[in-house]
Amino acid sequence: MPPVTLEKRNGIALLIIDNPPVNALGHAVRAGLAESIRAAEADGTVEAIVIASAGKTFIAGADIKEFNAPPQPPSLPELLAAIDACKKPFVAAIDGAALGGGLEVALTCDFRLATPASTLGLPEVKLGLIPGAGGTQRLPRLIDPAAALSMMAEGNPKTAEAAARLGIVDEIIPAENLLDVAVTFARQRAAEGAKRRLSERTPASAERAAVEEAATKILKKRAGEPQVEAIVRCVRAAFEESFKDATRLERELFLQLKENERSKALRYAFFAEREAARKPQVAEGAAPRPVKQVAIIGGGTMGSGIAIAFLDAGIATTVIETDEAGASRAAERISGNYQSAVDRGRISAEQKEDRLSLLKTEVGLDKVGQADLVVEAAFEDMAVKREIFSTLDRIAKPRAVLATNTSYLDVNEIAAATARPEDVLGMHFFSPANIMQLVEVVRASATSDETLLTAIATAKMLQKTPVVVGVGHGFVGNRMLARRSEQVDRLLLEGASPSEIDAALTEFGFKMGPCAMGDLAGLDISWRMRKATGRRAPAADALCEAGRLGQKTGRGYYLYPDASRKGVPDPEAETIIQAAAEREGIARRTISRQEILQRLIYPMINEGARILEEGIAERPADIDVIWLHGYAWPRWRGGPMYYADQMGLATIAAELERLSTDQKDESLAPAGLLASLAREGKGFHS
Ligand code: 3H9
Repeated sequence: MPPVTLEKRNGIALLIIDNPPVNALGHAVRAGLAESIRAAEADGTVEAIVIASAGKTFIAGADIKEFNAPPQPPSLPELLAAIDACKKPFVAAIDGAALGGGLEVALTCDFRLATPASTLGLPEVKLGLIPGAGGTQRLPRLIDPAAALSMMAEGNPKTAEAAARLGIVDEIIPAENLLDVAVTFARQRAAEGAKRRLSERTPASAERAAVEEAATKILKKRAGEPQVEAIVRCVRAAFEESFKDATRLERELFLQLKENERSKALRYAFFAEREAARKPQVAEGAAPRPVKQVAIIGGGTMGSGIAIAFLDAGIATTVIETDEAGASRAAERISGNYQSAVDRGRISAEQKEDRLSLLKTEVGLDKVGQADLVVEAAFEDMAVKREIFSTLDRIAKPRAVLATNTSYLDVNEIAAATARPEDVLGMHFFSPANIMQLVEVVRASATSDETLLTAIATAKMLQKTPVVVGVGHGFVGNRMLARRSEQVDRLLLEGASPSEIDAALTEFGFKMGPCAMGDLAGLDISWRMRKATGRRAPAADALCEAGRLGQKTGRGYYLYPDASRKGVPDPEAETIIQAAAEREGIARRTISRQEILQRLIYPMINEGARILEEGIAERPADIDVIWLHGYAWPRWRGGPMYYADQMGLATIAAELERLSTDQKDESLAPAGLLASLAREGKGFHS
């Protein structure tokens, strides 16, 4: 089947794009469209041309995979120039997503019809790009230019209804009638001689001031994002230059940005997310079980957050506590959370009530009742968890999925407390669970395919990003994070200040550094864990022993004067750390920002390599997605394993060798996989 077919109906040429899965504008589609347009133009019996698509997407935009190779003609701008030069009117019949180049095709047409479920947008900014086929010029010539600027800078698609309100869509048409209506519509417009080429318009100069006002805000908020600056430049050019000159500028900037490392990393992240979302290896015919009722064991911060995620997805949820007081605290926590969402205007009071009507808070494990899925979010203690699972084994309904939200513990051992380990697995949510996207789905050795698929489908139903991982202390994310935390403590002892450590990571692109984050979460959490597992972090331990537990005690790594949330450097913390360094016999020195950064990140990458070797994560992309969605790794840096490839594994291996010798720590030496890839001159992804 050719990717573009031309059919004639009643004097109208109907061009149908059929390029699964999402009708991306790859080379074959561009060539097919160009050929069909030439044929329709040359055919004297054709009065107008309708562009439509097969499948559930109109056009997802340019084929992003092609961006890494030299473009093959016709380029999208060349194709759209051919539409612009054609004398016959064009109608875009949009059913599904019209994104990026897809919307640019529609904007080049004279008229746009869309079905109610369609979405329209220019999301290029999220890939570190700008609309590169006239979008920056046609949109501000069609709608309020300030609104066009915001739409391109944010990159979020609009619903058909919102797009119609903005003036992007001319009419909304029920899906079942779209093609018939489009053909009739095209005939009428042709008969009227109606054409609306946006390239022939100029944006209303009265709107210029509003554009400047919007531009100032956007540039301030999005400083350092070259694609956002480029969008602003192009919209300004729409007022100052001819369509031809402004589109030339747009093309130049697009081609420059396409080669930018930030855009490459953002494009990698897009595909890594899709790769991680792919169905894991399971037996043929294995399918998820339906999940309609859920029970959460434990209504603390984590359990309540998980409950909110389920309630938001419209799923009946019972939160189970050990006593009445705990149950009412959980109910208050959840309804308080919804109330603050109402106060901030995020949801309506009705939505709050709807969600809360799905919630029950109960006392006693026997209340799991007929739950299809039980998520245990109790205290992080093996004995507690085993006890809960052995009770669940007796009382949960047959074939209910039994998930533990443990962050570190051995899921095999938890599963062994039941006589149905095939139904047990880990669903490791991240705090706050109603907001953080990641769920590590921990496949234990006896977990059945059905159980695994049910957990994955459930996480997707919650609009979360599930990544399948294997059993091992801290799974993937926390296991890597532990290596970073070790270095934080060591760096503090060696002379780096908390602000220097945090600055190394915020300059790298993280929103928050590890010391500020530790203070926010409470330093006692990891202190307790270290004590339980016989580990030490001399600097952090000393701070905790001095009662400095973070923001909640007004002091931690930093001082928080007058209950402020912004920490300031504190000489007292420095003295405590210095004394700890002396006790450890560690000489203090000035440490460069670059050394700090490498020591925070390279040991984590090394641990990632071990995780791959051990099969705890299947692909490097899985690790990257875990860091993007669970630990706020800067998206424009791709993820730790992607970043490693950009740095070069040989460089990282050499640095790890040095660290391992300096710190007399064998575990810092390059992992086998990292060392062998480095020797072969390869990366994790090659
Ligand atoms: C652009 O247009 C530049 C122009 O301005 C200028 C050019 C000169 N290309 O997301 P899904 C694949 S930049 C190639 O799971 P959904 C995707 O990898 C582009 N492949 O489905 C996956 O493959 P696989 C601006 C693409 O239903 C499969 O399709 N456009 C593209 O959840 C299914 O994807 C965008 O940024 C693509 N453009 O969501 C839109 N898009 O099965 C990007 C998807 O092998 N796309 N694939 O894993 C999307 O936002 C979503 O894919 C969409 C469908 C909403 C369309």
